[in-house]
Amino acid sequence: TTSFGIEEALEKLGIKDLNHGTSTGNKWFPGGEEIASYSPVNGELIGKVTTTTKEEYEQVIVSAQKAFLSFRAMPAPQRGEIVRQFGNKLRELKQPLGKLVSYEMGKSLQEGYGEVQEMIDICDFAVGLSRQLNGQTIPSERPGHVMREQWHSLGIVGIISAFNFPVAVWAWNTALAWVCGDVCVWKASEKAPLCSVACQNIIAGVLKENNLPEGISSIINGDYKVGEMMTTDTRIPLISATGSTRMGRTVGAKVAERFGKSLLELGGNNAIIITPTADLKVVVPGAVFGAVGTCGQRCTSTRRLIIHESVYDKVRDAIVGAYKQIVIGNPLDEKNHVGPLIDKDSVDTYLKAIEKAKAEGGKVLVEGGVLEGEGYESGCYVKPAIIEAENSFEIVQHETFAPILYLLKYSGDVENAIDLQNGVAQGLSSAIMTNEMKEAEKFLSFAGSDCGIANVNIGTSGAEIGGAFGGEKETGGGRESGSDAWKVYMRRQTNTVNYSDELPLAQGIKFDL
Ligand code: UN1
Repeated sequence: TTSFGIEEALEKLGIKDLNHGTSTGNKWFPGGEEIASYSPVNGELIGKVTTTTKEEYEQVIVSAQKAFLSFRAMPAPQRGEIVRQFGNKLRELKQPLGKLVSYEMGKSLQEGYGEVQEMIDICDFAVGLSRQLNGQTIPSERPGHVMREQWHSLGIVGIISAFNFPVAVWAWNTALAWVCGDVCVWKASEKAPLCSVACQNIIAGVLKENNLPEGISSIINGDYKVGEMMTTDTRIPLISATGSTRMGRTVGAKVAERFGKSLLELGGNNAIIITPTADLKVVVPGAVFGAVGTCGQRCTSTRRLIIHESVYDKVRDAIVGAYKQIVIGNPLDEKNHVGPLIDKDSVDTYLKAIEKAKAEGGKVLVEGGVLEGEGYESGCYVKPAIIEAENSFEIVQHETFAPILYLLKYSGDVENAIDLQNGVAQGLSSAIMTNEMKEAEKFLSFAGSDCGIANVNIGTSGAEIGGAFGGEKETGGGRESGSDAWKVYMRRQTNTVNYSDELPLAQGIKFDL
């Protein structure tokens, strides 16, 4: 690992052999049990973090509540200035942080840097937003009255993130939440806890330089029990959770029970429709990157290709051909396209999914399997697989977080392809490849894709931060990142002010005393 500069990166990020996993900023707590973080790249121990105890959790929340009272009073553009400085620190540390992401999570180095770039981008977006948290004025039906809408800071935002985007998801939430005047408590995935320590070190430095109090940015670590402390805590008005549909079902229900707000970013089952006029030069890289990028571990990864029968053979052959070029290996080595899965459990799930697809009648076009031998010692490297399948197969209906691509055939009109695309429980990302304007517009219409993201002539993954990100149905309905996603981090207040000497009632009601 030395040759890829990992030791140096860890040092720059302040990661040690044993790290405290609980912090309110510059203050770190000793914690309880330890979580070891092993790299899927080579199976080596990277470091450990301590988990958050119940007592420590309590201190974190009390400190966050206290910080909120002063932070919300700071003018929003000044909070934007803090986020601007944070973005600049990320620019300085893009190399080491991207490397840690790649080493702890297993995505390619390019994608690790890309993830840090997404953090920088959302910071820039949030800085601009800090001067645009605008409400509206609304004409009142009553004489001498005005109505307006204000957006006020919400309070503590609890963030639960997944291993696959171990730093960017936190930043999409925090950059917006901070300019909105909220304070954040983050529980990262137990599979990538060192990324959370690194991020906390970076923001803690910025907060200290600006003499800001403890509690604006906190991290906690541990398993679902630590997450549950947050989901059941009425002091946290918003929980933003990214992960599996199973996790979201529990989190959403727990938060709803106490009338909290939740922002859920759950599973996807994303498809690309490939029509007769699709341009293969666009289709092949779009589909292949979508299916094998991040080793199939993005919630936007392409799981299904829905191909028109008239071009089916040609498209299939081109994609199968492209799979032969894929180089699998150490993701820190930039010549490799695909790194490992996150851990051996995930390898197991991948193998079972392939077996299941076969048992249901799927025809394997590109064989999967676990790689062995030199460079693959961690046991987490697998071959991206392609399987001809039917949309109705149980396994095709299911999101498997691994590089398995299902090819489905459609005939007739694009409506038939749209039915297949929508015929799953998830609703995150979707795409159509076509040069027919009518097909593209149908796909984007109310009767088209039912997903939160619908693209034309680009794939399903790799969304920019400027748009609202999220999806419908079992994806959970939340939107984060760009557009007006900031509104979920604030509370809306409607004001009516009477500047007349009378008190007319609305709806013309008379109430004479
Ligand atoms: C995720 O997989 O959790 O569109 C999010 C993309 C990225 C975000 C993925 N910008 O692929």
